[in-house]
Parts: sequence; C-alpha cells; structure tokens
Amino acid sequence: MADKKKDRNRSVDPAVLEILARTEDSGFDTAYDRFLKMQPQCNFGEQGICCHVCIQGPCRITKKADKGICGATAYTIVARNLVRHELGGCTAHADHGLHATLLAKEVVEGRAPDYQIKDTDKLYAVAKRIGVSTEGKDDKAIFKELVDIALEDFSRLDGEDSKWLSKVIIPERIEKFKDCNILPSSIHRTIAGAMAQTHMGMDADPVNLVFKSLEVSLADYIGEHIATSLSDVLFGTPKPVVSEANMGVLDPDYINIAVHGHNPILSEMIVQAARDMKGEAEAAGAKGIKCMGICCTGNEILMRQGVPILTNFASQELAIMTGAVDAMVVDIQCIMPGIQAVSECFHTRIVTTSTSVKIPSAYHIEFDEERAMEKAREVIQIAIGAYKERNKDKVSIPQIKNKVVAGFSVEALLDLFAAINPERPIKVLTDAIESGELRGVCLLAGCNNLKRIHDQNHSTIAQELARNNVLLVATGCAAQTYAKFGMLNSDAVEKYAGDGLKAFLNRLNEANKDKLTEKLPLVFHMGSCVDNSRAYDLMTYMAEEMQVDTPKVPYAASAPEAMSEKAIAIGSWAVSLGMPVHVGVVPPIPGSPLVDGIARQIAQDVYGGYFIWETDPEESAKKILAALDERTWKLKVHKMAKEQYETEAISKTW
Ligand code: BF8
Ligand code: SF4
Repeated sequence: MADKKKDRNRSVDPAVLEILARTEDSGFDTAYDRFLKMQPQCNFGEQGICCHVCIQGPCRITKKADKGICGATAYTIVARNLVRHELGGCTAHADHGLHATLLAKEVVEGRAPDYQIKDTDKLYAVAKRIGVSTEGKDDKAIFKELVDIALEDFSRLDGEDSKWLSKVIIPERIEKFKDCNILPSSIHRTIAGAMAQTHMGMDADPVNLVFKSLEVSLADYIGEHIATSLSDVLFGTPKPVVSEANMGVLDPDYINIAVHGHNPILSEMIVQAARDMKGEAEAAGAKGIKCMGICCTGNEILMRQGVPILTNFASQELAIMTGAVDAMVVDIQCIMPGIQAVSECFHTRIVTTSTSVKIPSAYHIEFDEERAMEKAREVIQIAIGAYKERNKDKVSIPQIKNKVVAGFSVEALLDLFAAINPERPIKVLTDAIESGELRGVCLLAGCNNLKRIHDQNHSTIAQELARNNVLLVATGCAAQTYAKFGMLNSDAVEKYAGDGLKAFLNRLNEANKDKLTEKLPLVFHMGSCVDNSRAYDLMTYMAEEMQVDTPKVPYAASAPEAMSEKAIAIGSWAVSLGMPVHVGVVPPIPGSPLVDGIARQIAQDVYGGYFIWETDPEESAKKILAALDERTWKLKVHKMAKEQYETEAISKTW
C-alpha cells in the first residue's frame, strides 16, 4: 500500500508526519483518512454547477442538461452559490463581531465583572477613527458610544450607509462602492437581502449576483473590523511577544489544555483561570497547567498572552493522538466534529462552550460572560479530572517545536517604523518599496485544505516571496504554519530573506534595539482571521501616505490553502478593496466561464483587485510577484512623469 501511505501523508509538517506514520494501520479516523475515502470528489460540486437551492434539485449542469429544472443556467447557479458561500463566511464573522460588541455593552453596563477596558489607548484611537469625541467623557462613556455605533452597523434598517466602514477605509473606495451600489447599510440588512436574492426564482443575473456577493463581503469586513477593534480594547492591542509552536509544546508533566476555535472572550478567561489554578493542578500530581492554541483563538492568545501554538486546522485531530491533551476546549468555527471520535480513544475531554456549537457525546459547559471566571474554572476542573485518567503508555509527543516572535498589530508595526521616522512611520515602508528595496507587501492568510498537501503551499510560497524581497504579514492558519516551521523568528530571516528584505529588517532591528528582546521575524504574525482587518488597515495607511487609492499600492494577498466560507468572504472584500488575491485551491467557480472571468479579469477594471487561481506553489509566487511588480512599475512611471512634466499624472481614484 505504498501509494496509500504516500497519499495519507498529506503534510509537510514533520510533527504531523510522525503521528501519521505511527498510526498508519491503527484505524484512526482523521481528516487525512477521510480525504482518501472521499475520492473522487464530485466534479459538479467542484465546478460550482450543482444547485440545491430548491428541492426540485439537485440540478447539475451537464452537456445534456444545460439548465436546471427552473431554467437557471450555469452562470446563475455559480453566482448564486458564490453569494451563499460568502453569506456563510459573513455570518460567521458577524456573529463573532456581534459577540464582542455585546460583551463590550455588558462591560459598559457593569454586567460582566471579569472583563474590563484593558487598552485605553486603543479605545481613544478607535473613537477618533470612528468619529466619537472623547472630550470630557470617561472611558465607559466613550466605549458606550462606540458600542452603539457598532450595534447600529449590525442592525440598521433605514438604508443609511454603514458608519463603521465609511470611517475606516479611504473616501475614494467609499465613492466607488456607492457608484456600484454595494456599500452595505448594515450587516444584518445585507445578509437578509442577499439570502432573499438567492432564493429560487429570484435573481438570475450573474453580474447582479456578483455585485451582491461583494456587498456581502464588505459586510463581512465590517464584522471583522469591529471584532478586532473591540477585542483590542477589551483584551489589549498585541505587541511583540515570544513563544513557541508545534506539537512539542505539549508537556507530559503538565495538564495540557488545547483551546480551539476563534473567540478570545472564552480563551482569554481559560488562560487566566489556568494561571490561577496551579495549586489544584499540583494537587492532582501535575507540575501545573499549560494552555496552547489551535486555529484562530490560538492566534488571539498567542498575540496577546504569548500562549504557544499547538497546531493548525488540518491536524487538530492529530494533536489528540499524542495522548497528552487532557482537554480540548472549543468555542466557534473550524472545529472538526471528528475530534470527538478520536478523543474517545484517549482520556481527552472535548468541551464545547457555545450554544451554537455542540458535538454529540462531548462535554458542554455553556459559557456565560456574567460568570466568566466561574465557567472557565469549571472547564479546567474537567481537564484536571481527565489528567488523572491519562494513560502514560499512550503518550507520544513529537519532539518538534520552534521559537515564535509574534504580536504584530498595525500599532506594533508603526511603533517599529517610528524609531526611524517618528513623524510619518508608515513612510519607512512605502519608501522601501519606492526605492526598490522591497517589492511590496503580501498578506498570507487562510486555512488548510487537504486538497493540497497540508502546509506545503503556505511554506513554499512564503519562502519564495521572502527570497524575492516581499515583506510578509500573516494571519489565521497560514500564520500558524509559519509558527510551526520556525519562520516567525530571525533565524528564518538569515535562511530565506533576500538582500533587500534583510536590509529592511536589519534597519528596523537596529533602530529598535533598545526595546526589542528578540530580533524581528521573517513573517509578521498579525493575528487571527478577523485580524485580516489589521492587514487591510496597513494597506489603507500606505495608500494615504502614497496619496493613491488602494489598488495602486503594491500589496497582494494570498490564501494558499483556502478552505472555509470565511476565506471566500475575505478574499472577496480584499478584491473589492483593491488587492490582487491569489487562491491556492480553485473555488467552485470555473463551471461558469462568465463568473470566472469577472472574478479574474473584470473585477480589476472595476475595483483594481482581482483573483488569481493557482495551485502550484512556485507558480503562485511568480504570479504574486508579477502582480506586485506591475504596481511598483506603474507607480514609478507615474512618479517620473509627475517630476518631468510637473503634472498630477497619477489620478487618486481607480
Ligand atoms: O478563521 S484560517 S481554517 S481557523 S477559517 Fe479556520 Fe481557515 Fe484556519 Fe481561523 Ni480562518
Ligand atoms: Fe434546480 Fe432551479 Fe431548484 Fe436550483 S433553483 S435546484 S436549478 S430547479
């Protein structure tokens, strides 16, 4: 079964390969096994030409049947499926952002005693940006006004424009969105409207549907931006922090608690309770309690608390197969139901905490912000109980971990730049691009997808871009690949960075040597997937400095192993906000050449951003570089023309 083995070993993470190798014939049911059983996957689904919007379906577009039973053609079906995928992503982020907003409301009203306003600088900065005056008001009053604006942006029904969005992106973009009628009024209004528009017998026009999908993606962006901004106020804005990542962070002498999901409202409390409950852990015979993260909640607590990363999305079940995880505490999103079956082969307890995420046979402790610490302690008691049942003979931890330097919010980056240019920090970055030292910036984001070899696209594309002097920022499971692979530290700079990138990072290291305890990493970890809003903030600040609209900024995004509906929504707002967006897994769109053409070409004419589908990692890097070079070249030509002819050769708008 050499081929089976080769296929099952769909990872380049050595810790994952070690676990896969020793469980080859042991009958474990993991994503790596189920992926094989799922082959071949349905081509109609892959192309996006399967419709089950009504129960006359499923209707599939074939040579024989070029329309669904209702007469919907491939372009309607593909576009409608696209809108619905984006709705999945948008609602997930909206729910997350709303949860943060409602917690903020409880804090303001004094009903969540275990939480408080932790970062007043951020509170003032967000207030200024959103247009809330701070004069003569206390922190809670300011926070209340922000919460009210956020709540209105979720629920407004009167058709007025979104307030949050219009304050955080440049006016030229807002005008563009108004022109195309895709500026959301409120998140929930957009969601309801888009869902209705995709009901059977509603919109059949693919162009109209694609525009709606972009409105949905912008609603997604608002949800993300609110989530990041309010989480920073409540839990602190990330600053550089040192930690470690990969399965080797499990410690057999400790009670190991994996926090998994997305919501810092839970994970922050678990981390705090774990620190407080050391005594209980010692009484159970352990040296203490170690928390570690999987998926984006792991990113949240890495960024703010320095909590190590255990693994990323694809290998969540394999973490349990080390036999050393006492409890896996999950909140929302990206939680494979498969973790429960695997956990039953060990002593590991799966604890669900959200009313909207329950798994049959798992423990469920309903989290409650008004009694947050009490609930967190209950969860940890479950882990302590499990630890007592741990079977030492089943413990086998791959001894692989790497040093991580993370915590690079936009504020943290600007702070580094300010050591060189205190008046205009962002100019340090734009100057490096204009001088040719850097070829641009690339955001590496998104998931794992077993259609690709786990972590291979992430790692190869980043190495190629770094070699070619692209400044790299990362979020989500992509960032966790870099954490696990030792690419979030300065050794990786020596190993992979081109001369320009090295010079740029060294200049920053030198200017900040009094405050940095560690040299800067090859890739700047910006946080979780909602923190892609940070990455776009960075692009916005660059556009403002360069006095251009965002599509002119040499800034690209890549989701090398995209999987989730959230990734589709993020990719789409990134396009409408002006980025070339590479995706390393072809989404279900090519079944309509028309919709595919809009995504890859026409989008550029309208918004400046566009999609690039490319599955091969080396080719992907080449295409991203070409997209960046086109922008730097145009900027150079415009600058030369401006100097030579003293004209305003570069128009600000797209
Ligand atoms: O929000 S990158 S697999 S964990 S969806 Fe999920 Fe994708 Fe990971 Fe975070 Ni984002
Ligand atoms: Fe088929 Fe039309 Fe119903 Fe879709 S909406 S399942 S294409 S009949």
